[in-house]
Amino acid sequence: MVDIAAVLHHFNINAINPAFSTGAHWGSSEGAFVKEIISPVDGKKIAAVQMATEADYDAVADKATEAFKQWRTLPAPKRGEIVRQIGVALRENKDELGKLVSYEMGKSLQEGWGEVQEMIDICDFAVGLSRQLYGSTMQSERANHRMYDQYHPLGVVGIISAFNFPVAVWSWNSMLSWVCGNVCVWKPSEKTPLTAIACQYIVQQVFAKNNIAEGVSCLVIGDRNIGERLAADSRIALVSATGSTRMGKAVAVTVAQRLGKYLLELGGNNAVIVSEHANDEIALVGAVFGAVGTAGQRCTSTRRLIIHESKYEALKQKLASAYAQIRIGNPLDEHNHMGPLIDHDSVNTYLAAIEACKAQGGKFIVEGGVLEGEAYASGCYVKPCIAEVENHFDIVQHETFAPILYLIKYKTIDEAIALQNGVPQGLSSSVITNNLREAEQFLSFAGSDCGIANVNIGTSGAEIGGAFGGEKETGGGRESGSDAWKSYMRRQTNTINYSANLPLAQGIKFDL
Ligand code: UN1
Repeated sequence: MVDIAAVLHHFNINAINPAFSTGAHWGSSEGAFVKEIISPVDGKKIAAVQMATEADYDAVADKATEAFKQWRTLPAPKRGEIVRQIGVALRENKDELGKLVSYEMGKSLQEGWGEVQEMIDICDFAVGLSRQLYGSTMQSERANHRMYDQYHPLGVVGIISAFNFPVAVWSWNSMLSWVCGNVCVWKPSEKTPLTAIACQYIVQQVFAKNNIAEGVSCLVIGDRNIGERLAADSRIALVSATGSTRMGKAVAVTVAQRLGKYLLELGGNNAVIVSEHANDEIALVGAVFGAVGTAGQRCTSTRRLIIHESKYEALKQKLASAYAQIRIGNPLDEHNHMGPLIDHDSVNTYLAAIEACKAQGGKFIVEGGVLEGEAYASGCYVKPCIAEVENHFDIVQHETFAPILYLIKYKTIDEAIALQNGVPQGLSSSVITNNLREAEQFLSFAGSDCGIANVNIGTSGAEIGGAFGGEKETGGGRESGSDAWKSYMRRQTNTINYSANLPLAQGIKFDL
């Protein structure tokens, strides 16, 4: 199987790794706390990282602030050329980086490589974007005046990323930031700092080859204190944070206190509506991949299946037999569909959710539980499970980051849409139907209230070309494709008078 020592060596990851990097320069404070990183795959120690102190963070943020003044002078297409080279470097490192993602985070190797592919795709997208940061021209009401708007870089972008997509979500933020003329300070999840070190290593080589100043790409490995420091720091023009709703609310309050900008991508509680007009095969495969993929640890994972009563029993049976075929085990073994949860805390949350579901009246048709035995020695492997529930159960209203799928029965499409919308979160949603009227109703203003609404596709696996994010407790931010880049720039309206006098707007007379 995969030679992890070779992968670590490939990215220059040592037994103990420094707490921060501003590019070619890596460092840590004397006596820094050392954190061991344990793989959920086999429970073994992969390596250790030193944790940044607040002083480390401050030095990094200063460096980034300084670097911004230079980086923004490089024309956007030239910045795009650097990002193009990062895309080439990622292609060259795809195999190793995908393996490291899989080993450090626990997702299947296919999904680890898929995550690196998302990084490559966003690089390509950002390269094109670097020649297209378009503003508009407007018609002035005054003679011999020209009016237009343009987009300027913001400054330092702070990126707080989660363990579940340890590298792709950073790349959405950083590649767009860089072509937009911003510099980045990245605080990765403390559960997955090694993949972050690998990314910084790749980027830093490209930057060094192009003589890019220290501070354009910064990495700070730290705990939530560092995240809080970053959110409170007025040097950080935009805080882009991915994670739990609880974390997002704390970030929003802190950033709002200084009237800074934030972009939040928080929890989902995503549902697939399986209509009476559904293609059964699409419904089954879409639901199973959505619920079980990444062991239910995607923001976009399918949590709820809202099934028309006419299809309910048959689909329930098919789901139960599909679940019996799911191969759970070492994610680096390409034959397995599903790897472990990230850590023991996550396993405990999963177990508590199953108990809560039962206590609230849920009936499990596929039972959960923790897997035991040599192959599951890390203690993080769990069984994906399915429960019949009511949408209003407290546990169903919450996102549990684990492979627990809830089944809910409906009679009319209006009722199904109301159930789908009847949760505090609003990230991803889908309807499986061949009925045009149902599909269009679902996509209309009176349909899904989510940021992502799909037809005949599951809830997860969005392409980078669309704007990614959601409404309500999901935080309202949009990352990745479409015009999400506008969140990373400041808009300026410019009016130029090329006449010899000064006509005032609104026809106001002011003669001296
Ligand atoms: C996330 O879980 O935070 O749409 C990101 C998807 C992936 C990204 C998920 N492209 O499932």
